[in-house]
Amino acid sequence: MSTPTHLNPAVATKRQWWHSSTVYQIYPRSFADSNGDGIGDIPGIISKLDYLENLGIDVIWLSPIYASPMDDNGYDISNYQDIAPEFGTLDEFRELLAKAKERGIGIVLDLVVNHTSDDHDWFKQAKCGRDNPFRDFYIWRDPGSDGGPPNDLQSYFGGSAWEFDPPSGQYYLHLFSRRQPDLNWENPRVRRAICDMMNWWLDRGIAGFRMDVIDLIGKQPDRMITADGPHLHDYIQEMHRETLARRDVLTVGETWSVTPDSALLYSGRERQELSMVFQFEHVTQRWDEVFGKWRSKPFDLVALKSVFSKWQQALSEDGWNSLFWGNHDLPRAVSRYGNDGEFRVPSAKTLATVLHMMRGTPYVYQGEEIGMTNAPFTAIDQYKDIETLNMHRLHLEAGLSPEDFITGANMNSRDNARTPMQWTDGSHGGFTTGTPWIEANGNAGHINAAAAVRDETSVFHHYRKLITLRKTHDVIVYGRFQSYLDQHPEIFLYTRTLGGERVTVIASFSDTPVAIDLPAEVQTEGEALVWTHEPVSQLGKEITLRPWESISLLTRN
Ligand code: TEU
Ligand code: CA
Repeated sequence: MSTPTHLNPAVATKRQWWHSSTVYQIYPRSFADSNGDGIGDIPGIISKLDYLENLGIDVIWLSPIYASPMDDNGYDISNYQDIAPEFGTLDEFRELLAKAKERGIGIVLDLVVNHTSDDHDWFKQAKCGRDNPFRDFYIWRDPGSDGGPPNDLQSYFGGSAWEFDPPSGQYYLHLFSRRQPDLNWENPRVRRAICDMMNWWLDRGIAGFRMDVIDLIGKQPDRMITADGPHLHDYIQEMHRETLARRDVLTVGETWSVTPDSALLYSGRERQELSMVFQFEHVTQRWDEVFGKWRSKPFDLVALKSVFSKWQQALSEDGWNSLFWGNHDLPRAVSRYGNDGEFRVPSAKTLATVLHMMRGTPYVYQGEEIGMTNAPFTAIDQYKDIETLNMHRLHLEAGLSPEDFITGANMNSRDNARTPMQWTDGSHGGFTTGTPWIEANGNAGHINAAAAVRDETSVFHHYRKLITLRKTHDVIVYGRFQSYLDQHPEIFLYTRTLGGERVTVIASFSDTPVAIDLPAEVQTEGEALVWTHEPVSQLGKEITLRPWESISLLTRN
């Protein structure tokens, strides 16, 4: 009889429930519409809990559901303690929380506290004048010496980050849209109000928070500092003390600026900050130095592997990784990193395998588990995202051709991830009985959840298997990561080792067969764990992988 894995003496890291959990991200607007108004909603999510339970996920990360004028689809919050009417009511949220809990699923909310909506009461007050008690909740500055903005800080959505407020003669800061004024974290009353709000939700039994652009809250705009301000970690530690301490929740910070060193500040076990952060190096690595994601570089597996290896090594003793290919801001994984045509199914499975077999907590973005693909939009008016529409205007003004812009948007626009979840082969993929707020992808006829659940060989069942394996195999959760064939442009090969157990993962990222010589260390015999084409339990000196084939096997010694 083997030792029960929860007693495995080789596990050095203190166990946390979220180490072996898989998180599923829901973008409510595009998930499931219950009432035919074309907008996904909370009752829609409730109706899909059985599907999620079947998939086996432990946690739902809900993109914002709060009251909002929806300038940025809810990332512009006008009331943190209320639900947007198009999504539902607080009672319906309570019902979702309870019904998810019955299925062993926790709900993580999106904490968007770098900024509010300009419709938030705090901002409406702040705009009343320089001596309003809420003025200092936001960041106001006098005009620069030329009468223009105080400095050249740019908004992530394009244009100046400063907006003039004629009545008071001052500018306010907005690192995102002008309808998303930045909160002033230097003000202790702001920090107090945010902590109170967080406790209000935590007391209702949520499982944690995903923290939107949390690396920006320590900004010092006068010194042109946005990310990683000098008091950033003080603020997060204070937040931890005031809200998270003594609660067993999952927290994940969205940190585009994070490095392996600063990841240890956020997620180190003695730091009292966050469970983990999202790092984006595998994403930005393919962005152009000048035009960013609107002109991307060709796929480079060697570079991609080196990013993953670096992060696996960096957080192997302390800290914790989050693992993801996509989210609501990023293109569809299979379109971006795989082959969404002929090899859609094996490439979606292989991407899942290489990600889920690494050390860290995996995140699945809605639709990824059925291999949904990018939106094939051809005209700018099919796009709805504020970032895409702003950038379209600015880039065309700067001389980019409309065709080139659409090519870039097809590849990288945030709307690729926001087309409706494809449930059936019916109209609009079964997302709504009405007209969806954004067009559904035309391929729901063959890419949909109903078909995937029926077919044991589908991408869905592959994800299901990976999610289960993480719960039953400590080596997948805690094993040491070692990569091989680092310079191979088409093969991703690594092992995970814990005590006497080792998992070997071999994956092809090629559209044609690839023959390789295996390093002596991985020539072994074992139990096939998960595979794209057929189980392999023996590895000799040579192996030929079919297009996008991957295998993984478990060896015990
Ligand atoms: O995203 C942060 C962010 O920096 C993104 O705007 C990013 O630059 C872009 O999407 C890259 O494609 C977070 C949220 O995830 C995003 O949806 C919000 O729009 C943004 O913050 C503002 O809250
Ligand atoms: Ca609806």
